[in-house]
Amino acid sequence: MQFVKYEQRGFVGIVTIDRQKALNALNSEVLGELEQTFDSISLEETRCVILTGAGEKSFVAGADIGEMSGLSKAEGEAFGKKGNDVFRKIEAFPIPVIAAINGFALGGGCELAMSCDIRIASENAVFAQPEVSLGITAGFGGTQRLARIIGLGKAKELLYTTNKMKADAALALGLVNAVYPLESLMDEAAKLAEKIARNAPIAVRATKKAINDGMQVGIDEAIVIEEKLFGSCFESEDQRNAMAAFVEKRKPDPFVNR
Ligand code: DAK
Repeated sequence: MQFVKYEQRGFVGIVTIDRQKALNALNSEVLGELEQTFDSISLEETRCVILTGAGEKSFVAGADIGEMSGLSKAEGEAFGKKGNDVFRKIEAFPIPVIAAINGFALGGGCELAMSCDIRIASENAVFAQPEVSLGITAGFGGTQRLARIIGLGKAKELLYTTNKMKADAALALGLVNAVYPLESLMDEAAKLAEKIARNAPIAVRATKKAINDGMQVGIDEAIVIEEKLFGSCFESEDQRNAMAAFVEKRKPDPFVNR
């Protein structure tokens, strides 16, 4: 692949968007490679994914403005669908995805981060949704996910004004979970991913699905979703072993994903 690199480190997969000459902006090729990369991740071998940008300046500086500049209405819609399909794939990916935001997260970059489960950022990260200053709406889920994460009022302010926000402000709003010096961002992301990967994979996957699916429906339906996913964890080797270990007052064996 030209623009998206993949590295497997134990149970953790690291996906890096590497198009540094355009600050990792998302053109059609990047979106296509991102989709292929996620499609090829083995769920047998991988329990958590980290998504980051190459270099020290930018996570993703948005959708590619050059590519978008001449699009027709139909092409614009098709481009939006391509991005939305990939972002939705990441959001619904069976295992957790951590965005390690190492600089600019603008427009489609902020939207990409929002499709991940957990966001952590470097101190130099900058967030914004600049789309209305370019004559378009946010098109990769920004009008939908930002309000769900930080609340309606602040999301509307950011989307209408295009104001830039530094990492500490993003932290205060809950857009990111933690902020670290740039040089330690990937180590912190790896620590978080490894901690998740040490837990029972079937249970982690069921938890992600329960939260994601439950957030889309009313509480009565959501509780039923949880019940079914809770039930689905029983009779697994990992559930049997972990509970037996507790009852027998011993340390559980490492989880085997069965
Ligand atoms: N697209 C294409 N190229 C970009 C880019 C982008 N988003 N961002 C940066 N680059 C390129 C620059 O053109 C420059 O290329 P060269 O001139 O060297 O060839 C190179 O990256 C380095 O950028 P700068 O020289 O500008 O670097 P600075 O440090 O001076 O400034 C900056 C960094 C991030 C502040 C600045 O580059 C900037 O403002 N970039 C644009 C950020 C932006 O507005 N991003 C949001 C894009 S809009 C939709 C689908 C999708 C979307 C919307 C609708 N539907 C179809 C409905 C999504 C929209 C967006 O994401």
